[in-house]
Amino acid sequence: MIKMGLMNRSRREIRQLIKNSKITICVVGLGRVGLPTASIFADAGALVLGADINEAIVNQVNGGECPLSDEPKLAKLVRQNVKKGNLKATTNVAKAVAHADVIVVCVPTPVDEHKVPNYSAVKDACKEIAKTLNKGSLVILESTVGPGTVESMVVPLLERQSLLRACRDFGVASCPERADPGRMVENLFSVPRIIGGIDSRSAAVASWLYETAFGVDVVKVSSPKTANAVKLTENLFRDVNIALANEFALLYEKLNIDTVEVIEACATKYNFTPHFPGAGVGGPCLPQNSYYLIVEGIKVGNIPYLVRLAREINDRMPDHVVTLVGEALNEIGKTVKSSKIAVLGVAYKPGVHDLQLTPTRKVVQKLVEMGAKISIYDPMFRNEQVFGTKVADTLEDAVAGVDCVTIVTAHGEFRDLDVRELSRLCSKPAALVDARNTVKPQAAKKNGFAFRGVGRT
Ligand code: SAJ
Repeated sequence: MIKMGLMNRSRREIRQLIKNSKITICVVGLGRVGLPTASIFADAGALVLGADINEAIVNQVNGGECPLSDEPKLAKLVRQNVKKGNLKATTNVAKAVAHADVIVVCVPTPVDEHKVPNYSAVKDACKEIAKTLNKGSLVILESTVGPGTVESMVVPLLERQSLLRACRDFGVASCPERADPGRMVENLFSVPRIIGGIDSRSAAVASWLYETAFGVDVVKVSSPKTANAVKLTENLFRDVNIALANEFALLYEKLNIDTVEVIEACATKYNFTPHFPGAGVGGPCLPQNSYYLIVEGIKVGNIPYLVRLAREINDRMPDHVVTLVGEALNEIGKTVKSSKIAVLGVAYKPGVHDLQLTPTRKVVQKLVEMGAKISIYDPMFRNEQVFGTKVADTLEDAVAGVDCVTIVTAHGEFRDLDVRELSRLCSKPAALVDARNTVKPQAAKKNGFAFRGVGRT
């Protein structure tokens, strides 16, 4: 804990305080964002107290272990900094905050079944933080929230219980996380950070912390509201463009035009950002972020219709995959009901051990409801129980004797698939449905498959 607080320190002093382990940072939430953030602050020299409600995670971290198996370089960062004594974990947020100069909040902000953002984890964190918040400290929110939530919810919660005044007694800033699951450490050291403070002091101190510890550029914007608008704008831009690619795919299939061929040709133009059709949009970010903005829009009577429609289009894609499976099986005189179907890929995207809102859940659910017998293979989930099925140990085990193979996640292993060998392993004849532009349609057909692909001919 820095005497006289952090907020009146200069850039140079803050750099020194971090390097000389004279600054204590509490990171609330040790998940995919919080644990890499805590580990990197510790690696830069800060004394970091991670706080998480999950005791198993706390114990793993205190034992120098990394709960995430799919984040390169993270395990080493955790192990080294726990050993060095710079990184500790606890389940007691208030206790951790009592010694902290900086509190970084990295808790999840999911939407509920009615697509209403659930900020309860942020609220609970703020209430705990306020119990022991010190004068002269800085609270940074990395969790994704709707624009204005920091100003209208977080600041009042911090002031109410602490009896301190924001700006006068403590600083608040938003620094929305912008890293790619599966590449968190790499991105945290390279992607510029967006920072908006409730006052210039909060923004300045937050910027110096991230510049020093992560070595990244910082883009300071005018407020936390603006910083959260930036985060949502970049993610919703992506979700809408994926929906547009999916909409092209649904039309071009009917027009017998190959959507991937079209998009790859478009990508030769300097101002075209390629997005590709697929089985749908999963993950903790894109499927939920739109609703933070829609809810704010409803409050002011301006609903972002395109954003909402994009969500509907993307959420319909798993149903389209099931339709393609039915068509491909019908082509060889079979039906979903009586078929054995191998589903390749359950992770929401390649290379991650993560099922959050994965489109595969709906694909499997619907195929089972239609009477199919399902086998599953995913290299990130070998031998694990997923969607009520034990994931096969090998791809070969999953596809042996099946009537249809459905690729739903574009793991690297599926990109190099030997369709000739695959055809030999399946029943004769068999269907192949590629929902992620993973195999070449001509190669599949040449090897005897009844082939369908999202947006493919
Ligand atoms: N997807 C498509 N078509 C595409 C691209 C993605 O269907 O052309 C699907 C993926 O299969 C996946 C979903 O969309 O199911 C999301 O894909 P993603 O690559 O956006 O992966 P995320 O959800 O891990 O995105 C995160 C986001 N980062 C943050 O929110 C901080 C996103 O903004 C980033 O663009 C992405 O990482 C990244 O690539 O960095």
